[in-house]
Amino acid sequence: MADVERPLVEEHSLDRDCTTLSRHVLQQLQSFSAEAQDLSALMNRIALAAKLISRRLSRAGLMEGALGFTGNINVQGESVKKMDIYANDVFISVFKQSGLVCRLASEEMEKPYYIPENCPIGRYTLIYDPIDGSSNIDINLNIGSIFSIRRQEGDDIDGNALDLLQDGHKQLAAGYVLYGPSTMLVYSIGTGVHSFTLDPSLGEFILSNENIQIPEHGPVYSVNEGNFWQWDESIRDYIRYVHRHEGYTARYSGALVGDFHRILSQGGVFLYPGTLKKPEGKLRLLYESAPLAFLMAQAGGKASTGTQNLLDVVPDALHTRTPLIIGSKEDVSLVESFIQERARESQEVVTVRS
Ligand code: AHM
Ligand code: MG
Repeated sequence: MADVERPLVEEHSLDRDCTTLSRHVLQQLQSFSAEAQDLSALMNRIALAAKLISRRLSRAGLMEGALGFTGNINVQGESVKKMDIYANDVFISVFKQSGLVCRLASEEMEKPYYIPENCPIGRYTLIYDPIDGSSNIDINLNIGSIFSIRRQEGDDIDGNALDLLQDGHKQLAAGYVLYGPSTMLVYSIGTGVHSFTLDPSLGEFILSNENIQIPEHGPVYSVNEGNFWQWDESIRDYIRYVHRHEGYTARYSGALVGDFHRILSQGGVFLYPGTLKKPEGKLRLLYESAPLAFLMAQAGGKASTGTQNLLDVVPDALHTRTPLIIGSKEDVSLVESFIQERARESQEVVTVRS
């Protein structure tokens, strides 16, 4: 068949009604209030940071000094990669010029970073994990950024940001960027969960899926089974259950954003339970678990510590960790039921002994 008769794929894509991220945020807000305009501007800044990080990642293997470790250890006791620092600084420099936030708090900084020139007007705080899944950076596998926006309460005169130590319901917006074969941005401002794909030629995030809803149940369980003997017996009970029943399949990439994205799209459950070495697990509440729990609730799913709704947890410090069980309602409830069962058994043993 002659080429002229076959329509080009590009021509089809131009026929689509392309909704950009900034237009979408404004449509969701349906208001021109000061807060609506702020949220729209905040999302645009996050998108800009995502594009800068995505651009660097796409070339990192070709550049001198972009990959590898810095030689430093962060506040979490983890070795810092050069991309962690680059991405952390990108968010700072993008928000420095915004006038929107007075402080930023991230996985890579022990204390919040203050922007004094913004503080008289900046009413929000950006909390973020600049590169999530750092162990994947140097091997060119998927990684992500996670973000959460909270309203600043009070003046934070002493610089301790104590107003950030509140539950996850206080989040105004949350989301993540997935740097995979394409770069995606998924966000919620409390009106559903929406995903966008970066069109590198346009430099725009274009709407891919609106009002994403997670299935009530899914086949995937996503957990680092290398920790099997480090877990509580109740988690081992759950894993034995999925091993013995048909219809389950394991997927684990070592990067929470990617694993979460799969679960959000296809259903199932992601777990990072406590271990003997880390009884609260590995994941940090304010910039990893709580933003994803916010999205999951908006998508009709569930997030739990095993014994408590994740969104109800109040951290006692900026870098507090919590166990995380997140995904389809039925699958999260099933994990919780194993935890409750073991708790009941040990309660009975205590009662019999006393
Ligand atoms: P990071 O933010 O320092 O990369 O750590 C968080 C990551 C998550 O993305 C991932 O789910 C988890 O750590 C993997 O940990 P492990 O290697 O213990 O399974
Ligand atoms: Mg992380």
